Amino acid sequence: MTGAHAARRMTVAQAIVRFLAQQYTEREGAEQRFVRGMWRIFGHGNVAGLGEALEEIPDTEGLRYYRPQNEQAMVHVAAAFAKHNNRLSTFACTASIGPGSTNLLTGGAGATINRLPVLLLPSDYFANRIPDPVLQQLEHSRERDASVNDAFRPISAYFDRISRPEQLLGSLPEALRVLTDPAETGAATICLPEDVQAEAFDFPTSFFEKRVWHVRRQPPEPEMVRRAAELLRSARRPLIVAGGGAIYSDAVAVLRTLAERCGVPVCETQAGKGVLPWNHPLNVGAIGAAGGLAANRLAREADVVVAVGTRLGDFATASRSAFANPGVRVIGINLAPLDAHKLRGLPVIGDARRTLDALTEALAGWQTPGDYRQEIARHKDEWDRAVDGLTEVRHPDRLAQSEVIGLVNEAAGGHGTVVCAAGSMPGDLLKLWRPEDPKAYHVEYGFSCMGYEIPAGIGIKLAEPERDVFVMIGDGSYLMMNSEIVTAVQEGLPFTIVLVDNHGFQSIHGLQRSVGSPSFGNELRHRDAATGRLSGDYVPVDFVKHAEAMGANVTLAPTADALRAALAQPAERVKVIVVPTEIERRVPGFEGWWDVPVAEVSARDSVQQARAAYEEGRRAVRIY
Ligand SMILES: Cc1ncc(C[n+]2csc(CCOP(=O)(O)OP(=O)(O)O)c2C)c(N)n1
Ligand SMILES: [Mg+2]
Repeated sequence: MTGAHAARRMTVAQAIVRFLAQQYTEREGAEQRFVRGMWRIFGHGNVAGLGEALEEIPDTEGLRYYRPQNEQAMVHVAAAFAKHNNRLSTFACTASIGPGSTNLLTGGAGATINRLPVLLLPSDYFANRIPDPVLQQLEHSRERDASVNDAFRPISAYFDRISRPEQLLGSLPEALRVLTDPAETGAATICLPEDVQAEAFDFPTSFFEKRVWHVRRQPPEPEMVRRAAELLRSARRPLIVAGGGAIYSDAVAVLRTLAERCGVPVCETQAGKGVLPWNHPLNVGAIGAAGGLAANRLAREADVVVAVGTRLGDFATASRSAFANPGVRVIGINLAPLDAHKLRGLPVIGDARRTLDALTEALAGWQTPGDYRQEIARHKDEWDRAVDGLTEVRHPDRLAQSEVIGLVNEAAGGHGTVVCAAGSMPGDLLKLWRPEDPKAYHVEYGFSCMGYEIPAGIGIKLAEPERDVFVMIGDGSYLMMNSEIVTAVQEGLPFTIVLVDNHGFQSIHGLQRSVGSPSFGNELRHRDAATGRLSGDYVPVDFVKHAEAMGANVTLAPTADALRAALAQPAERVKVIVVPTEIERRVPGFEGWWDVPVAEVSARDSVQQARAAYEEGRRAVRIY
């Protein structure tokens, strides 16, 4: 860059840091910095590149940095932060070449699947190829330019590899465009060869001027709104299914208005839970495989289903068995055409808030029949009482998981945020937790990634420090990824982690037996010398000592009283409460179904029976 353009000579890494620091998003006039900082673990791949840049550029002109313990975790932090901020801001994550970078993959896939923006900057092999193979470089005998980072292609919403400094001029703005586009967002990956990071270039100074990315609110086509309204006006038993998009687009108030004016019940997916307060008369709770009675019964007979901002994953649709009315029609309100067309929906492509606004107007004067509204109230009342029954403490000295959830919810109230991702708790929380605002429920269930929980607690605390955060984690997830407790201590982030210890992967253990198999390899048991199987005694793990060693404030709470007392203690730093639970007092299913194929041939009676039940269940699956 010469001639009339003012330029500044800096390295690729320095340019990235200075560029990212100037990116903002704007919606309804409210502006915020988009990239709030950079999470990084250094190695030879990035310490002299991005590491040097982050150190040299003061926070005021660059990015605050964070130092986690595991690269996967840092992506979870960024995704949870973005989710809590309705995708209007996020973090960047840099990792060294090789294993540091591949550790980002799992978190990145989770972000893309959940439609959450995260910027990934994995390091890569030398662009000049001279020292090949550099430490940690993959070599193929015939594909000279193959890299482990190619594994980012399918999991990324945007992918690039920078082999010359000037490529940044096009690549970074494109990455930002994708990240800030609500229909396209996910993980944006820019691979940075180790040598290129340190290379200098005369970057035009205009590249580093403040940029504000307007987050679009695409209006729907009026014709499609008209058709949707016409369909709804013909409905007698309509049902709204609210997903995460309804919350991200801030459509909560208009959704409520539409529901109230027209008398349409609203049910929730994992990402949509909290869109209406649990006790709103038209909130009929969660739908689907892990849903509750009210929503599942209303879904079965619904004639028009309005899917708002949802991916319609198998859990939400009960593996496509939820809507059993032969004439059911689906209206898909979504910015992403992929989602709007699902279940052969009438696609109303547009921002959820704008679309619901337009739809409310088009439905003026229309209401569901009075007997339907009475039925909704009856179902809701019955379901609320069922939840009361499940969370009420009946065995104070040997708590069931549902009772633990009830007690934690009591302490958290309607506005403390509960966090979870995998195991048996997401399904139980979906049914039992009672949020009173849309940010009080944060369960990652698009990827259901064990290990998301504790990093997510960090992300939410960074997004909203005043918010009380309750991370609920199983012993299995905890053993898989617990080390970010150290990061929470380092950053002085106080939140509560409730570790439910049931000796292993009990969700899968339950599923295993439901498909007819005997108990096999899910519980945490010693190897039995006689059988050679992992069927001996439980392997004892002292979670109290373990979490204490990382600097957490830890309590063992084997009873209801102990749990109440531990929850009541103010959290000055990260606090872990270890709760052993009664395994077999499980929360039952409520007329949901989940497609998990059972062996078609087996010598076992129990498998054959499970197969017969499976085939019966499959009969309810609808082909749209
Ligand atoms: C990273 C990852 N690996 C495997 C799974 C499959 N999986 C789902 S739940 C689960 C067990 C979780 O155990 P725990 O956290 O103790 O919860 P519990 O099932 O006992 O409620 C496993 C292995 C997953 N969701 N994520
Ligand atoms: Mg467990």
